[in-house]
Amino acid sequence: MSRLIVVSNRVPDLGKSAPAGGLAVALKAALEQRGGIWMGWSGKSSGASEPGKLRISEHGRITFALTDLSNRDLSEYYEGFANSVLWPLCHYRLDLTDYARKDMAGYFRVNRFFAERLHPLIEPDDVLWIHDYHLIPMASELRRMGVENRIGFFMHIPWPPPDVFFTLPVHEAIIGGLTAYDVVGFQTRHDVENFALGLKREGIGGDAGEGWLEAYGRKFRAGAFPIGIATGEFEKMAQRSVRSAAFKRIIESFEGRDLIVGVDRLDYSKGLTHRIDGYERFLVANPAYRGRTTLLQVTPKSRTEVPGYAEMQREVAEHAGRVNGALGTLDWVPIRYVNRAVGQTMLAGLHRIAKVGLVTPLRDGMNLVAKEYLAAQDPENPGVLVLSRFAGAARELDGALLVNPYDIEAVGNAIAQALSMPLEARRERFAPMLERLRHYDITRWCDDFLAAIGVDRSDRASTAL
Ligand code: GDG
Repeated sequence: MSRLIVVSNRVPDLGKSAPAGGLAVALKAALEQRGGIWMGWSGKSSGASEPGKLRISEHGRITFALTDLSNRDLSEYYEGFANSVLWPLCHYRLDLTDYARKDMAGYFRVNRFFAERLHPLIEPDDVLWIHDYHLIPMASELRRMGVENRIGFFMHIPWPPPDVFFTLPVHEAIIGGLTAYDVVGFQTRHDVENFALGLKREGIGGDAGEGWLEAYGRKFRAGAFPIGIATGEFEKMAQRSVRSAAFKRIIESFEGRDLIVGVDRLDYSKGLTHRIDGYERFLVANPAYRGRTTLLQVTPKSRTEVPGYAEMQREVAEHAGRVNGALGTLDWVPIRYVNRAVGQTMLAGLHRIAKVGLVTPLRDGMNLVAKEYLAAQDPENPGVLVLSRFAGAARELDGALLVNPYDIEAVGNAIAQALSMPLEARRERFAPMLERLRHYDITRWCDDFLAAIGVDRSDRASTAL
């Protein structure tokens, strides 16, 4: 019976700190069912000029294979090419890409290193599932070593249109890297189309019909696999959360004001300054709401080692401070900006009582917060999701108020519309979205992707016995 091998840049610590539900838990469940290996970077520096040895540990049927990386690897592969070139490029931010040939070389070197370390662990029937933009060349490196196993790849972030992608000096090596997989999964059809068009414009392949692409004379599958959340668990967590004493204390501090909630890692893709401007526009255009609403923006720091993120942190804080200074009063602060992580249960409760979920990224592969906000709602009296049309989630969540996040006035108007929406309209919009989230949850996503690589559900179920 074939095993599953998952490779991701970071391997979550599935101990105490692991969040309930979510991708890590779903992948762990898939690995436990089949038995397998989870390989990736440990999150630590080796402190030497070379990466560390592979550290193997067994947890039930899962073998964890972790490695430290050298400071040079981290600078070139992680902070450099992955997070200062591919991340901005895939989020259509050509102005922020910082391309250097040495970082590109480092990116391929680390991918080769991962492939070399993984190679001896692979058995003939194993199925491999590689995750995200850090590891695009893994399959081509493994193929060069003679690996013929089935290998799937899932891209968590958007795939840009050809004219954006081709600004990357080494774009052919990257797009070519994806053609070595058997299945390439994206979040939306739009990303699949961008990718297929890129192959065609580059003159190396294109659409071969019925979910198949071909490139360099080889056929492979490509499709949209919109990632979900652990919907049922999140629903229950939100219900539990609002009953807790800790939660009640926090709620009292809002003094009965309508809550609008935003939850995002600190990242330029999330459109935080535009969002704050949109909220300001709402308050200016609707003075009756002044003193009666609070925007709670929870924004944990992220990627502090990547240049530009510290500056962004200052910029967002200044934006929030400016609005609070201009519109706040002695007894009302319009924006509560929390620049650190908040516990998952508390977040679920905050989503549940928020009348509006404000999710307005400038570009996002999917955006799980949009789904979490909905799962947390009370179906009898749900809040309203204001969602960027440029989040992958907008393709599924058509009951949300879809906005162009660059259009500050439109965001302000959508907040006003959401806060004044009658109960019946809110319920009508909400019910089909909740049904969809329950059906296409994270387990279903995992099953669908594995089925596309040729691992069917019954196969996994029987292994579990
Ligand atoms: C990438 C893609 C795609 C955030 N703040 C806190 C906290 N969070 C949790 C949220 C959510 C997760 O982090 C963020 O997920 P997103 O999907 O919003 O965004 P990325 O991190 O950019 O993820 C994205 C995703 O991959 C999956 O494929 O959807 O498009 O960019 O779960 O709840 N959790 C806690 N405290 C916080 O303060 N506990």
